Amino acid sequence: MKFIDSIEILIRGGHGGSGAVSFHRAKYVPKGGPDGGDGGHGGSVKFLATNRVSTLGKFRSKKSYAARPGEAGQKRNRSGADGADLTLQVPVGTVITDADTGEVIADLNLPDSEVVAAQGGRGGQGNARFANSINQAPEYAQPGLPGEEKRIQLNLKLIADAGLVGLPNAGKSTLLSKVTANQAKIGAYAFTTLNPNLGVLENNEERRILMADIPGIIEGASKGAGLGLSFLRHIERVRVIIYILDLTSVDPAADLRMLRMELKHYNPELTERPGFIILNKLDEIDYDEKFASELAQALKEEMQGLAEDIVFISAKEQAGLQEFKDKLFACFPEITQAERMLSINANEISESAE
Ligand SMILES: Nc1nc2c(ncn2[C@@H]2O[C@H](COP(=O)(O)OP(=O)(O)O)[C@@H](O)[C@H]2O)c(=O)[nH]1
Ligand SMILES: [Mg+2]
Repeated sequence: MKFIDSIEILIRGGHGGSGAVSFHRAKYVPKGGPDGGDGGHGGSVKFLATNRVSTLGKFRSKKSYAARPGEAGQKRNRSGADGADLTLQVPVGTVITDADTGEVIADLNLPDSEVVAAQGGRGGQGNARFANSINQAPEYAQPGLPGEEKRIQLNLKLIADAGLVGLPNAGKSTLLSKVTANQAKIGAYAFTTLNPNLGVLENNEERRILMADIPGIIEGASKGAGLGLSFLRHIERVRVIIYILDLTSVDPAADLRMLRMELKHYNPELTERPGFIILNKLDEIDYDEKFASELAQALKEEMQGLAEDIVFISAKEQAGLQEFKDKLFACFPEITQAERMLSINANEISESAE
């Protein structure tokens, strides 16, 4: 299964019910007035952001969605029932765009935020509405109107371009602090001040990568140990997973296996995502080529060919960090989340200045 972060679907509001043509009939009332009720309105298609779903995967198998039509009006001035709305659940962070016009309908950043994306059609008026002094017995009623129909592009914003996954004490926080923009500069990135576990890496070609420190992955995290599940949810929304391993550990390859097992139990697709391996605390060991190449080999086997790169570093002594950055940037030939967010911020700033 592929990680889906962009998908197109068709949505349609329900058709409005038609108005009724009917005349009052009762004993002793030979010629009653018109009493055709109105048709019900068609249901609307809505999107609801929720943490209960984390990908757009379900929209891959079903591409077209319609809300219920309104019922027709009835005699004795009874209105038809409105059609039920159709609410489609999407992950928090989904941007909903009209695929034909490019207009952003909603940016659902908060849990439980909701938007009507396709209105249902109006119900038609029954003939009772058309009676007047000239025509006291209108023989016509309105048909219901069709619901709005739209091609919708759903985009799930990633929370970060790359996520750091490692056992407690592997050096995630240290690395994040050493490779991301310094505190003064971080102030310019509004999103990083909202979340202390995010940092922006910059290179001298003005590229930027948003990196997340994802703490709390321990054995059993996928079964809810610690705060495991709440952290695992974040990993679903990064493009590249950086595994950070501690070279002073008894068996770094076993640590990697355990980390990947937790990811796999949570969501098998995570272990198929591009990976990147960092071996940290180089300063603590006696490095030799044979040990390094054997370890690299063992780690590549754990990754089943999905590791783009393996880099030895010392976060503390700032060794190997340039190589790490260069190789990480090479994983992102396309525009990154950091770059996208920054251009959005720039637009917002220029709009509010007007
Ligand atoms: N010797 C050495 N210690 C490190 C290195 N990186 C981190 N540490 C230490 O390892 C401990 C855990 O680091 P931290 O960044 O908090 O790990 P985290 O739990 O993965 O966020 C701290 O005492 C760090 O100073 C390194 O490259 N070399
Ligand atoms: Mg930490």
